[in-house]
Amino acid sequence: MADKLQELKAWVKSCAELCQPDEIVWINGSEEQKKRLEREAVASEEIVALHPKKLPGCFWHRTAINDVARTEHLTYVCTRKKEEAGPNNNWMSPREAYEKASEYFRGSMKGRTMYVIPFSMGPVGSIFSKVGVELTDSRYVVLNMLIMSRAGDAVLNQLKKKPEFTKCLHSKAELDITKRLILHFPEDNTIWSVNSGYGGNVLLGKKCLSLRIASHQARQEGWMAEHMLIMGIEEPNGHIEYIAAAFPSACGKTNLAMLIPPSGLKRKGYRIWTVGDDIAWMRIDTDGSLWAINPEAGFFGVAPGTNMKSNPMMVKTIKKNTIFTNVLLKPDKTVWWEGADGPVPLKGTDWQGRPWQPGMTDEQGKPILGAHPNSRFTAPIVNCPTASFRLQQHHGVPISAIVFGGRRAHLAPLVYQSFNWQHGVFVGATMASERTAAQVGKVGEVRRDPMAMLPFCGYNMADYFSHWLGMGAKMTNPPKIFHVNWFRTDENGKFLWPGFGDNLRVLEWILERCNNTAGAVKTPIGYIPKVNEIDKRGLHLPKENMEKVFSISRKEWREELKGIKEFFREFGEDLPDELWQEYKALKKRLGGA
Ligand code: OXD
Ligand code: MN
Repeated sequence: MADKLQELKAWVKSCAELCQPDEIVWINGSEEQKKRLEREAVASEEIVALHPKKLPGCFWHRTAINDVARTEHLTYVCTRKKEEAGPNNNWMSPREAYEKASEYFRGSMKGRTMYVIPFSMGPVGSIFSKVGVELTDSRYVVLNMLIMSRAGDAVLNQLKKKPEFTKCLHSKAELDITKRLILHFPEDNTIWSVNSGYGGNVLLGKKCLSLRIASHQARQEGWMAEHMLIMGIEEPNGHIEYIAAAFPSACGKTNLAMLIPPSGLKRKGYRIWTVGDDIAWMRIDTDGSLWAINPEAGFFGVAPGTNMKSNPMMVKTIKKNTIFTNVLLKPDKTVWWEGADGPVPLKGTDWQGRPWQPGMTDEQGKPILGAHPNSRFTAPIVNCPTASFRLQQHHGVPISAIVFGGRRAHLAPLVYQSFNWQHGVFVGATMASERTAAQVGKVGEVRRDPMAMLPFCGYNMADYFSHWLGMGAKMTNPPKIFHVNWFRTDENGKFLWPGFGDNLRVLEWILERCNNTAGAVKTPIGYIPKVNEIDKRGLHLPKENMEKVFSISRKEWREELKGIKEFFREFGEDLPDELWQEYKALKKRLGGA
């Protein structure tokens, strides 16, 4: 019988010839192999074992100082035609990209082991799922992939049934930022990443496969790969409705996915179920509705700011079997970050490996942080007390509502509903956030991030918008589309809405709209709740805050139209006409000059 893994083995061999590792180890997914790798990684000082009782099965890792975040300017989509990649991606021709990166990969694994990680994004064998195989010279990557995906022999068996997989090659090489490249070849179902050790660049199942490559496949195969959390809201009668929500980075997606009902709503007996915090793969089922899975098996979340108030469920999730990257290591072998619970430690080892004490400042007098602002934890979803019991189900969950959100100090009300799918696509396509003081650049500057996919859409975004429009047309029971803004401020810059658990009050209205049990007021931008339709019991918010958080300024919206027009123009002729129609309709509804 022909070897069903022939293609895989031939590819592993050719990559080994290029990278020249000393040995090749296949990851089988066993506990025993994982433990061995952990021991080896501790011995080689790639990771530090944390306190066995306080943080069992947990490790601390530091990346290189210049390798702490995704490097979008070194990330490319390599299609034969440049137009395929669109104005939203950096582009390089496949030939140039392979040639250039081959030089960096050549001999890069000498003296190291090449690990072969067969992994499945989504439950092994589900019709939603995609298989990848990552080759890497980093044990840290292996240990992270074992948390973030389903990896090992079960996936090889699946590959024997269906020999299709994304070829993912990674080498940390010299970790040289001047030779760093994150390359996507959607036409070859291939990803190459070299000279980085940071999660978003090297855990190739995540952003690279599950968003950039998958979005390309989804368009061809008629489904959707989105940068969305998925959560279930259970009523006391046991009925659960699911929503999928897209927010740009730093808008609290992870916190929302595991929200705790506020005390005022507790009497209603809601329970929240977390399906995913970052990525949703969605397909139309035979019932004409959209069904979703989270392709990941873990969370790769931002540590700073995670505490019992912002996200108590995550605090519980990261108590075991978690890898902490670039946080502060305390002398008792536990970890800390800015915005963690409890007192600030008196000393520790900072994310750069230096001795640290509170109050230290740099040459410019700026505080030296113990943890990098983008320090992370990698934790299994099964650790999460609110993890959905449907996570392992091959069929996923039915989506009632799609929610888009941005960080807007002005303009966007707390919540509004689009008039229909096409208008909803316009709302998603014009999503934006205002720059905060925490980011480099001009405060208040509006940054467009359609569907929160700008850095992750693996093809021309104009075609992506067409794909969204086409998906809506194929559904008999499409989800309703909403926009939320938890970040509206008053004239003094103070938040008008408390956020966190209280956001459930908004989700409640959203679900009532989906079930036709709540009224709404029609405004030029969409439907907003009628007065008193947001349950305010236990909220104690000044009346004027509620008015302000729902106010819609025609003047500001007319200004917004200018930004939208400018943004749409970047896509030239490719932009679907439907979006210009929506633009004109909004302009007309807003009236005035
Ligand atoms: C992430 C991101 O890490 O969106 O999830 O940057
Ligand atoms: Mn993300």
